[in-house]
Amino acid sequence: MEDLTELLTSQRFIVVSNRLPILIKSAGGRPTISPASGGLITALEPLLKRNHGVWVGWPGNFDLSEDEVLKLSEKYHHRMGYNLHPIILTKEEVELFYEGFSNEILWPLFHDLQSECHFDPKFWETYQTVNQKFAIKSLPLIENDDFIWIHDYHLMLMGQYLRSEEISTKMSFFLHIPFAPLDIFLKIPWRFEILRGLLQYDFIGFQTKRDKRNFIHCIKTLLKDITIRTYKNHEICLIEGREVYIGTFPISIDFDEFSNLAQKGDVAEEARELKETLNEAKIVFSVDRLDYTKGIPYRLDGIRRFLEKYPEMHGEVIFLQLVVPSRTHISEYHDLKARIDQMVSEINSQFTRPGWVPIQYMFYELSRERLVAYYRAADVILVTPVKDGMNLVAKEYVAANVEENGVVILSEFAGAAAQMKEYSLLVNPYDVEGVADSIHFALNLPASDRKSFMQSLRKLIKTEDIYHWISSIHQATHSSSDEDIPVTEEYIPAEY
Ligand code: GDG
Repeated sequence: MEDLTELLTSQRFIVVSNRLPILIKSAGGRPTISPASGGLITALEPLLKRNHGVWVGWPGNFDLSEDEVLKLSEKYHHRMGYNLHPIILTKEEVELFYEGFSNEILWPLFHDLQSECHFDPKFWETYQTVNQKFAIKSLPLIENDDFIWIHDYHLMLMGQYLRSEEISTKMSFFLHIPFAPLDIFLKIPWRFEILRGLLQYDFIGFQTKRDKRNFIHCIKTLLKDITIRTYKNHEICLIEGREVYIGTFPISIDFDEFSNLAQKGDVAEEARELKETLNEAKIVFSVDRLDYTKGIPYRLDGIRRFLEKYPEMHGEVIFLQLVVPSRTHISEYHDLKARIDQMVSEINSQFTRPGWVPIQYMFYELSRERLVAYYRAADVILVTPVKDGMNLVAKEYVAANVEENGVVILSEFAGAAAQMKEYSLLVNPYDVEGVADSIHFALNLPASDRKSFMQSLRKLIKTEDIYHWISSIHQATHSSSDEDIPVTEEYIPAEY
């Protein structure tokens, strides 16, 4: 495996994502800029700083002029040591490209939820023009031996526009969300354009074998002018005389950061206080962005069934459900919020008794420290998306479980299941009975089993952390050998 320090001294990174890794506050008075947080940002910042790298993206703000944003970015450069390159988008562009095409077509469709899609041709038009804008505005930055790394479903066509400008720098793309199976992918009216656009990249990374398999199936079936060969763990697609490398690279977290944070005195103290406040009941914790892909209503059905089926557990366990507000402009997200509110209140009104409320539901964002305190206090993490590219919550919980006594209940359809399957309780999120029984099983698992599962999980996530992910991708894009890149087998449910 390539050493990260070698990476630091080699190439300049140009990272492109829909959003810049910053928060701009402009309400009342002088605008301020501060760094946003997240695993990818933490991992990439040192690389960007070391080689005067650039992060390209939309600053996420309409209140400021382009000039003001540029001034703020310059200040940020002095403070943070790497460049931001803001792409200014109009309100209409954000509505049609981001909320429309990205989040009302690609997001639901790639999570197999075609009924949530709105195939509006205006969305497609703007998706193309914004991808082109990203390409044209990035062009002057790019030098021959840069490492250009474009992220996620918002920018699947950017490579095509860069290539039409005849740049010779190799372009890498990583898809953070799942790739849809052929029958579902076919529903997109612009399916050929998307496949051909993606194949303009030199390197395409997916989270799991499942997603790579779906993509390969789509291109093999739909495009007649390509050939594909398998080389070790990846596929190479030959198109228009070029080779496109297609591989799988499960994203991860900064294990040490979460583990160290969980061991800090005040975090440990907050975890202890939380347990005390909840009368030392067992805690089953879930945390999700408000999103229909996270399977929250099905999970609540599973919790309801658990409470019906195992009355002896009443008073012994509390379900902490944290939902973080997200994409609130889209009507489906409002409806989902109303549904969750209603289900939580129905379940609580059915089972609450003096001194015990089964579901404690929070609809806001916690600080990173508090989130880690909750992870640390939780006896079980319940992660049940109906489909997820990876799911970092499951991995963060493992890193924060420094006492090695927690249990992971994980959806079969989360990308993380492929890596964590052997030491987690896997569930089908639609199987209400199965979810109820898994919660019961997890809460009654002997301490020795919990410890041995958790130790194995911690070893795995510590080894395959975010730095490992970055260097695997970097290595794969720079050599045709991936001998030492571990492959995670796909999770396929087995019949008992
Ligand atoms: C997409 C893909 C893929 C959550 N609540 C709080 C909070 N969080 C942080 C968690 C975690 C992140 O949000 C959620 O990450 P996920 O991976 O679970 O999900 P998505 O946001 O849907 O991410 C996903 C990921 O991209 C990476 O490729 O794994 O499949 O859908 O990091 O910690 N953070 C804080 N307070 C909260 O209340 N501070």
